[in-house]
Amino acid sequence: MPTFQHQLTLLVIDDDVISISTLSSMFAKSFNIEIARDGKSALQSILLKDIDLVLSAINTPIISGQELCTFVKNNKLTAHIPIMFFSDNVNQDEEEVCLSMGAVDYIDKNTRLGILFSRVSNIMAMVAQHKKLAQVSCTDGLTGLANRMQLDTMINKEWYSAIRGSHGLAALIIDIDHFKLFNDAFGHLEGDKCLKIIASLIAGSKRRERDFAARYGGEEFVLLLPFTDIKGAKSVAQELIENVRQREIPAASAASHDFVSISIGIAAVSPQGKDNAKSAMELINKADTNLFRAKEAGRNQYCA
Ligand code: GH3
Ligand code: MG
Ligand code: MG
Ligand code: MG
Repeated sequence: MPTFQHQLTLLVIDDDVISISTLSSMFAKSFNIEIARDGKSALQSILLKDIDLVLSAINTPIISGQELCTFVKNNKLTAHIPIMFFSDNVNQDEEEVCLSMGAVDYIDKNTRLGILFSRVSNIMAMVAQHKKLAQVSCTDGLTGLANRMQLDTMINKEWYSAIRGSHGLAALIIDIDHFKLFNDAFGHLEGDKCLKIIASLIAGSKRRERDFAARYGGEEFVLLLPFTDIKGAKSVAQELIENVRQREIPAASAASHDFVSISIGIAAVSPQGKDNAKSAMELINKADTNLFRAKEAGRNQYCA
């Protein structure tokens, strides 16, 4: 029997109380179980909760299993969720329709429980693998922060959200000062350790749940702060600059500072702003220009 690293959630949908209690007690040993007695409350669970696999009867009240399947498969946010059907009147016409709608499986409701259990477990094993790959593909291997790919998606999303929802969005580009000298003096392994420490300080500077930190490239990071104006961004930047200095990571002797420092470029869009960035890319470019100014002005500081 496969074992799972993540706790996965199975949604069981049936109006038959006995069947639902049999299924949920069997699966509860391996998965989180959500239960719905009709298609409408099932849909609510799917939209609001993190459902990994749906196991549904065909004839569910209010919204039928097949209607539910059509909705789930046509919605960008839910299309990836696998749906398995069980039927108390198995026939190939129904099977063909269910599979062609995108269901992963169609089984006899009266099938032996052990077989049902294995079928569900095997699909869950694939879901777990898929989740793990998805996680790896958007994470930076060295620092554990979001990687560039996830940043690109997120910054566009947050820029649109800020423009549409008329709220602020600040972007900080953070760059380690004289990092080439650091590597030259102490070697790349020490350089990597330094990157990890700074990444953890950046992650620690998030104040809200939606604040987002990513590794932008080599020794550059981006912090996205939705609902934050320039003033708020400056305060986050100042605190981060001080936190990095206070870690007292010795700098290369050729560098102008005794301890490792960072420079930060800030840009923001605001509801009242007259010269708001016209795109996410323009926002990043503005922050990058300000980073260059911070470097020119002597490093270990921010510019906005
Ligand atoms: P500045 O203050 O102007 O930013 O100078 P700098 O030396 O930090 O800038 P530069 O862009 O010249 O050098 C960046 C260095 O970062 C060069 C590169 O070897 C190093 N670097 C990039 N990625 C990694 C990494 O993953 N590990 C280590 N150890 N070093 C890295
Ligand atoms: Mg029924
Ligand atoms: Mg750089
Ligand atoms: Mg640098």
